[in-house]
Amino acid sequence: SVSAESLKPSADTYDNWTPPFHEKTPDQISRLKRAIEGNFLFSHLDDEQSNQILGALVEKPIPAKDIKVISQGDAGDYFYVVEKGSFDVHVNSTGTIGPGPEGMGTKVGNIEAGGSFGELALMYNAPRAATIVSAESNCTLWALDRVTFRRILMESTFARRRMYESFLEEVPLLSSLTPYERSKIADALETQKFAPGAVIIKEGDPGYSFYLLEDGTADAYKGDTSNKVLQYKKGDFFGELALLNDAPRAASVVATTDVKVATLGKNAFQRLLGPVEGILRRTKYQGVKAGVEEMDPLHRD
Ligand code: 1OR
Repeated sequence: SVSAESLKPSADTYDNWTPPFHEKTPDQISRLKRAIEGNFLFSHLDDEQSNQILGALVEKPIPAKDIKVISQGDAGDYFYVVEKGSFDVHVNSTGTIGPGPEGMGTKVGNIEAGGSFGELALMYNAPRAATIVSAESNCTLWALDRVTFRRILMESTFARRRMYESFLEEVPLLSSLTPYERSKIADALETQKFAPGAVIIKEGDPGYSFYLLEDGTADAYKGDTSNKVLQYKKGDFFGELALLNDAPRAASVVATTDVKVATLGKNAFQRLLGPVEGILRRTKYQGVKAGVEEMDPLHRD
C-alpha cells in the first residue's frame, strides 16, 4: 500500500541526505529510549523518524557541576535532551556577555531529566537565547545535530509549535506568560475535533484534560440542557476545575458548532500552567452568579 510517509513531500526525498548514524550499546539504547519515552517532542514521530532520531543522538556525559553546555550569543549547533541530572538556565539581558560566570546573568529556570533545551537557535537561526550550565555532577545529555533536528524534528514536532504559537498569543489566559512558556504549552497540546451537538465533557466524569477552544463555540450545562451556565468562544478555556480540585467534572460542555479544541493532559496542565493557576482559580462561576465581570477572563468584553 502507499503509505502516508511516501506521499509526504519531505526535503530528503529530493536529495541524498541521510541522518548520521551513531552505533550504540544495548545499555545506551535502553537508557535513551527511557529518556525520550513520554516526552511529547518525540511522540508525534512515525517509526522511521523515531529510528533516525535514535540513531543520530550522541551521548554527552557532563561529569561536573557548573559546566557550560550552551553560551548565550553563540551560534546553534546542537539540540539537547536531558537523561540524568539537571541544568540551570541563565539569561543576561544587558547584552554584554562576558566569558566568566559573572557574564551569565540571572538564573531564570532549571531543566530536569526528561526535559530538553537548545531548540530556539536551531529553529529560528538565531543566537543562543540563554546560557545553560550543569547544576550538579554526573549529568547525561543526548545531543542531536542541527541538520537532523531541522530535517526531522522541525518537520513534525516543531511545526506543531509554530502552528499553535499564533493561536496561544491570542488566548487571554496565557497573555501573562513569556513567549517561551507559551511555546512549551504549544509542544504539549493535542488537537481534537467535535461535531455540533457532541459532548466534549460530561458532568460527573473524572477529569483527565484541560481544553482551549481553538475554533467554534460550545455551551456548558449543569444538570440538563435547560440549565445553560456558560458559553465559550475561540480563545476561552474549560475543564480546569476537575484538574485543579481533583473532583468530577462539574458541568457538561457541548459543541454548538464544529469545534476544534487543543487539549493538555493533567501532568502538562500542572507543570505548564502553574504560573496562571491564580487566574484559573479565580471563581468565574461565582462571578457569573453575582454578575461580577471584571476579573472573569471569559467575560472580559
Ligand atoms: P537556544 O538554542 O536559544 C539556549 O539555547 C536554550 O535555553 C534555548 O534555546 C532554550 O531551549 C532554553 N528563554 C530562552 N531560552 C530558554 C529559556 C528562556 N528557558 C530555557 N531556554 N526563558 C526562561 C523561561 C522559564 C525566558 C527568559 C526570559
